[in-house]
Amino acid sequence: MGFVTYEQEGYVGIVTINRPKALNALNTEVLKDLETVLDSIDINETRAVIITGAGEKSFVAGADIGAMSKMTKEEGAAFGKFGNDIFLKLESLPIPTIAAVNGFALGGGNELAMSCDIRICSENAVFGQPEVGLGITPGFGGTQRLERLVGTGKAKEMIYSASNIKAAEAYRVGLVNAVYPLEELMPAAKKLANKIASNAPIAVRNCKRAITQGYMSDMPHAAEVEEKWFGECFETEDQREGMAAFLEKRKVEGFKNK
Ligand code: DAK
Repeated sequence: MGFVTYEQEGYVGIVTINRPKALNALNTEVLKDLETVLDSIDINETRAVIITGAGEKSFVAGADIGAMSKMTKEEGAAFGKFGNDIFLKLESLPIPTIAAVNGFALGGGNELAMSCDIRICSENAVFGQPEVGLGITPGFGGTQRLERLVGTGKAKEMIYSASNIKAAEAYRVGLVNAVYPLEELMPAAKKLANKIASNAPIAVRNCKRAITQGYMSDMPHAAEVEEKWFGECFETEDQREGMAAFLEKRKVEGFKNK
């Protein structure tokens, strides 16, 4: 893939948006490559995925402004749908995703990070939704996911004022879980991904399904969703082994994903 690379390190997949000359801005080609990579991930052999950007300056500096500048209304709507569909695919990928935000995460870049399950960032990271300064609205989920992560007031402030926030504030408002020096970001992302990968994969995936489907529903339905995915864990080899190991006071040697 030209604009998106994929590496597999054991059970961990690493997706890198690779268009550093344009600070990894998302045009149609980048989005197509991202979709192809997401579709090709072997979810039986991969237990966590890290998404990052090439270079030391930018995660993703947004959707490609040059490409968008002359779009018609129809083309703009189609571009928004194309991006939204891919970000929804990412959000509902059965395995956990970690955005390792290594610099600018603006517009579509912040929206890409927010489509991941967990965000960690480097000290030089900058987050924002600058769209209203360009005469458009956030179009890849920013008006929806930012509010869910940082609350209505902060999301509206950031979106209406097009004000960026730095890593420390992103941590303070809950947009990221942790901040690291740049050189420690990928090691920290891999450590977290491997910790996730060491747990029972079917249970981890069912947690993701329960959380993702639950927050899209009201509480009574969300409780039913939780019951369903809880029940689905039983009779798996990993559930039997995980509980047997506890009762026999020994460690699980490695979950089998069965
Ligand atoms: N698009 C295209 N090129 C970009 C880019 C972007 N978003 N961001 C940076 N680049 C390019 C620059 O044009 C420059 O290219 P050359 O001039 O070297 O050819 C190169 O990357 C390096 O950038 P700078 O020279 O500007 O680097 P600086 O360090 O000085 O500044 C910066 C870094 C991130 C502060 C600055 O580049 C910047 O402000 N970039 C734009 C950030 C931005 O506004 N991003 C949000 C884009 S809007 C929708 C669908 C999607 C969206 C909305 C609606 N629907 C259809 C409803 C999403 C919108 C967005 O994401």
